[in-house]
Amino acid sequence: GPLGEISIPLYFGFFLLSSVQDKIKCTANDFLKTLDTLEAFKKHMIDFTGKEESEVDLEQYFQAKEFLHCTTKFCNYGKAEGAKEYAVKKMYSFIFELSLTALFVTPRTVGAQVSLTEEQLLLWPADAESSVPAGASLPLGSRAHVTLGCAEGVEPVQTGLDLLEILALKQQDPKPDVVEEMELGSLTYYNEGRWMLSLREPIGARACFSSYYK
Ligand code: 2AM
Repeated sequence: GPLGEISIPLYFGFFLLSSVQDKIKCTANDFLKTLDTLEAFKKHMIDFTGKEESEVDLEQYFQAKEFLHCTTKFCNYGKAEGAKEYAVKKMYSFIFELSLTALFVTPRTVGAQVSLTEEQLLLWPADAESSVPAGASLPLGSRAHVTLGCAEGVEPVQTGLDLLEILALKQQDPKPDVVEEMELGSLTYYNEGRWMLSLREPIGARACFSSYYK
């Protein structure tokens, strides 16, 4: 009915509890600060600046996000494909423990990879990975992430695409050279400014499954 149509949100997702958000933002900022000082990163700084011998302050480079969350279904108020069919009633406002297993940085976005449990995957749309790069086939839930920041002019939708790209490269070369062992985990470089820090200890992040309207 008409009421059903107008009640479809911009998107559904797992919204990190505010205490958790503060913790993750700190971790991410520490990571960006450290990354900025690494010789290996400086060597590839041009990926971010576009010119030789200039510096980048990664914390300034990315605009931090409010309401950290892991989008499950982008509905665009019912205009996105499959928005109306996305059935969610059962777990609405339930609290879940998300597992953040990696941090990644590209010249466009910074985000955290989320490894969903079987139960959480029930909320994951079947077509979320339909835009994987050619030649790759990634399991359901591969795109799950929390956007931590975007460079100027970059839309948040880019974070998931950047993650899929990195995972596709990882699939082609499962044992790429680790650039640096950091306190939090192993840092790998995937060319063209793509960095991934696989966390030694996943970060547990409690999150409320809900929806967002502007
Ligand atoms: P994000 O999940 O990477 O952060 C509102 O724009 C939210 O919906 C953001 O969180 C954004 O990206 C996500 N989003 C926007 N467009 C999208 C799309 N086409 N597919 C999936 N998620 C999208």
